[in-house]
This record gives sequence, structure tokens and C-alpha cells, in this order.
Amino acid sequence: MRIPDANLAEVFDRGFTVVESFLDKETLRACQEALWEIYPRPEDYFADPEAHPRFARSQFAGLRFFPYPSWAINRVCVYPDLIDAAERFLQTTEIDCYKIELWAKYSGAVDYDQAHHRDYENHTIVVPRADQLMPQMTCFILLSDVTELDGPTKAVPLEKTRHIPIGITRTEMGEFFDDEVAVTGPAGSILIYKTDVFHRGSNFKAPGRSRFVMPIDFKKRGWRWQGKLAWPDRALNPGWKEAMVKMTPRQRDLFGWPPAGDPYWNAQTLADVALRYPGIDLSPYGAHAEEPTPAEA
Ligand SMILES: O=C(O)CCC(=O)C(=O)O
Repeated sequence: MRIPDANLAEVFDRGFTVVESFLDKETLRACQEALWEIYPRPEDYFADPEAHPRFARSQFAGLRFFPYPSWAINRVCVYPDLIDAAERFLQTTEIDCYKIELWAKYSGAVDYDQAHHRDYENHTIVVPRADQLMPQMTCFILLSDVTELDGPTKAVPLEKTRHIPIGITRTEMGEFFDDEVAVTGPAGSILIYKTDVFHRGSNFKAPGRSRFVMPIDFKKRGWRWQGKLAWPDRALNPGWKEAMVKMTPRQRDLFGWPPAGDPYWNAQTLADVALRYPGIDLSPYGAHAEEPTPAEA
């Protein structure tokens, strides 16, 4: 669903917003089913947690970066309403998707409790502006139902922490527990927050529970001090080629693909990109490609 303007405004006023039923049912269902190509189904995990020791290594052991083997997951990252929300939040169509993850947590694997922190430390090499200009849009798409029992993210409304200089990134464990809001919601919901918002991961409150989310982040193109992943470094991973072939030019652009009309495109690059990405429709780029240079002709 289209994120209402009021929710985007809430991200600036309160620091975060939660929108239910963001993903349509079919996209969500297909994505959930494809998760089991990557992660153990909860019933399999809990039948024998010791058979899955990797999830006990750290709170972050269930993180996997884009791309994923299945288009059913990869397409969620470029969901049209997500792109629309990022464009409206950042007030431009010139945007980069700078980080995509999946994150699986299983109750009892490890203690997932965290102290409140601001995320910006590994999203920018400087700090966010206190006047809210030049923000980054960070999101969690919930791929499983998240209740109070399921280790919800807990976020502190901005008004409670405005007195803390932006340069401070962590609080003492427990300091804002009375002010925090649990980000709960049915699968398909989205949390949108800013990188200066104090929040934390929390532990499960019952056995046999699990939580699956897709954290995904956007920035305005050209703000080179912001970012996280370099997409060329992910381009040899399973699923990348299929994703690039299936995406529209608008969706590819989020990863830094040269746009139609860019001087990059000429007869040679069109031919060789087609070799690298069998099945891709390059006609939107070819229509604007430069004539071959004499060396290519
Ligand atoms: O998993 C969560 O709910 C939040 C985790 C978090 O804030 C972090 O690791 O930076």
C-alpha cells in the first residue's frame, strides 16, 4: 500500500512510524515461502536447535545481505510502494538503495537484548544533521507476525532524547525502557525510522518464537558520506543476475545501474551487458545509446 503522507511526517516528528498491510498478501506469502531456502523453518529449528549452532554465535548471526537466491525475496526490496515512499521521504527521485538485509532470530538461540543506540554509526562516516535535513530512510519490513513476545524492535520517540547530542550513539542499558515503544505488527508491516532515533533489539519473551525481517535503507544519491554496501561486491552472489534481469530500469537505478541516456551506453556496452545478463531487455537503454565510436565500428 502507498505509505500515507502522515506516516512519513511522523518519521520526522517522532522518529519512526509503523504501517500495517504494507506488502500485498501474494508478495508477502511468496517471500515467506522463499525464506526457507535460506533459513530453517521455525518448526525445524525448534525440533533440534543444536543442529543449527550458527544462530547461537551472535545476535547478528541470522543476517544475510542482498541478493537472495529467490526473486520472491529480491523483488520485495524494489517493491514499488517502497520506492515511492523513499522518493517522497527524500524528496527526490535520485535515490540509492544502500543496504538490504534479511534477519532471522530464533528464541533461545542467543540473548537478543540490546541497549538503545542510534544506527548512524555504520550508515554514515559523519553524523546526521539535527535539523533533519539530509536524512536517510531506514526500514524494517516485517516478514513474520511480531508481537510483544517476538523480540520486537523498541524505539524511543525523538521528543524523549532531543537533549542528547547527536554525536552520542549509545545509552546505558535500561535508561529509556519506560519511554520505548515496541514495534509490533502483523507480517507485511513496515517500520520506517531515522538513523538518529534511539532504538534497540529486544529478546523473545517465550520459547519457540521466531522473527524474520528485511531491513532496507535508502539515501539521496550524491550524499557520499552515507552508505553501507557496495553493490558490485555483491554481484557474484546467487540471485543477483536474475534480479537485475527481472528488474525494471527504475528498480535497477536504485543499485546505481547507468540510466537510459547516460553516455555509458553505446553499442559495445549494450552488447557486453547483454552477454553478462542473458535475457535482459536493454531496449530502454539502447534507444538512447551513443553511436559506436570509430574504434568500435
Ligand atoms: O533487531 C532489531 O529489532 C533491532 C536491532 C538493532 O537495532 C541493531 O542491531 O542495530
